[in-house]
Amino acid sequence: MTMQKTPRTKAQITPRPDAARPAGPALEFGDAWTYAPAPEARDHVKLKSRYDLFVDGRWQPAKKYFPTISPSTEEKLAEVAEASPEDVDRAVSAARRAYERVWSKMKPGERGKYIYRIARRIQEKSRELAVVESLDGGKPIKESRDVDVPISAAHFFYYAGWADKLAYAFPGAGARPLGVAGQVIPWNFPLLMAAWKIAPALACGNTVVLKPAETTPLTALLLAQICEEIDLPPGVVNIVTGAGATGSALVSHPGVDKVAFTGSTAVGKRIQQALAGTSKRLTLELGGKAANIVFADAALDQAVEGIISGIFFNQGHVCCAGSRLLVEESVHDLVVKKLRDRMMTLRVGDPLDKNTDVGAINSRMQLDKIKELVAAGEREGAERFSTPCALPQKGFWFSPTIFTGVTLSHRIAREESFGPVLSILTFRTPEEAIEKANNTFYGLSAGIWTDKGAKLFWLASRLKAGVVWGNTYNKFDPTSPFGGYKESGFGREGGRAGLAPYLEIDG
Ligand code: TAP
Repeated sequence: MTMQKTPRTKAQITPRPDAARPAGPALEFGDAWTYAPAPEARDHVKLKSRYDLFVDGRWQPAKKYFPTISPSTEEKLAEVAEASPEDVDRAVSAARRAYERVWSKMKPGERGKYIYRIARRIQEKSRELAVVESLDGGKPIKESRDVDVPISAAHFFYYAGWADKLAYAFPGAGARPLGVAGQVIPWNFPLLMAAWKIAPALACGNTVVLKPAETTPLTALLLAQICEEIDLPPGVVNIVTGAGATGSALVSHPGVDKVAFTGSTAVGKRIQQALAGTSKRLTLELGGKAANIVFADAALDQAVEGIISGIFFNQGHVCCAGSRLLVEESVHDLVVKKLRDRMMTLRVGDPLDKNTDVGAINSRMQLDKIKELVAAGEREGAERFSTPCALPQKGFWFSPTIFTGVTLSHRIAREESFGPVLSILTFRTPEEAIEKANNTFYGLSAGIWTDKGAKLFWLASRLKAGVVWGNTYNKFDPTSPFGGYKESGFGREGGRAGLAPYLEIDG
């Protein structure tokens, strides 16, 4: 089969002639495949112009509405209700009624059937969900289609299976639901985070009030439609949209028994302070500054793919992104060269294009944060390389960027950029790698690349990170627990461990 080269669109990579090149033979413009635009169709997606609150199984109006836009075009997608404290109160009361009258009384096997139905409906609507996720959040369609949506369905399938087996999850101990769960989620994996939160809560017999992020409410609202379509009893799942004030009203509501929060460490700390002295249960999934450690004996091409997918796919909007590369000094130059070559082939642009690798930054505010941190990296003396691609005129964009010559004192080595920005540091011994990897307030995830299994396990047991990937990166599965140490939070989501935060366990 022959492939014809076609003219590039604005959204595709167009290196500038003055682009800084790595030393030695490097990829030149045109060396990489050029792809014709391949946009995913949008015509099967019927967004409403206005979304109310989903409370007590019905769509209820709010006093105020706010627009949700596409970060890749700044086009308004819909208006979304802003829940006031009174709306939150109504949602919590509905969840309480549903808990006491229906959900906690239902046979666990019946609860499981509802959760299976949600999972199957997500699969049936997967195209619509993927397109809306990419439209509202800016992530490439291949990410939302191949990662977010299928793993969301998998979470519901997995926890549906636990609903009538809780006695086996904690043998010899009684396990009872807690009541009403108040759940607040961020904008980077809107549907997946909703699935991570709702599926175990329902399986354990709790009811839910969930607040999605202000910039990405749409897939949570489609999930509310799914709850309606599968005839989930009213009040079992309630979705209240809004900004930080809505989240704050939810977590501090006295009728909430359990708070599950995923978001920034700063807001997590505030919530922990607000809940101190109450009997509410709390789990926090917060920020990260993961070390991706590459040894000289690793399969370097494979490692480079892992580094790229760990930081540039989904624009680095991943809490466990491998944003600090620790590379053994002897292969530093080679790894950096391979990395720069690979970066030259990344396609930045239209999130709905099936060939896009790097989509839009989620919001102007996030883009400003990334720019500020990158400017600090340059001021502090690190050497920057950004892929010389032409970025679309509208929307929020940032080129994949790496910094070399970084030390632990640099802000780019310590602070979460939550964008496509990689800081590269070196090490000489495994002990130095451990020391540098653990030298952070965070402890969410890490990666190790080596040919030696014993070294991998030796290192993994010494890294203070909730998840450690070996010769791979950013792999998720509903059966695996996920969560952090230190300022990355506490509590686990996923797997059997993900049931415990939603249960009162005797003994
Ligand atoms: P945040 O600003 O903390 O927002 C997270 C959620 O909390 C949003 O729904 C937000 O609403 C809401 N919120 C804001 N202020 C609140 C308050 N005072 N009380 C209650 N809720 C409040 O984080 P973000 O910028 O959306 O997300 C990025 C952060 O999340 C990063 O630090 C990332 O590492 C972390 N994250 C962690 C994980 C895990 S599993 N550890 C996963 C994904 C993301 P608004 O959106 O309307 O402000």
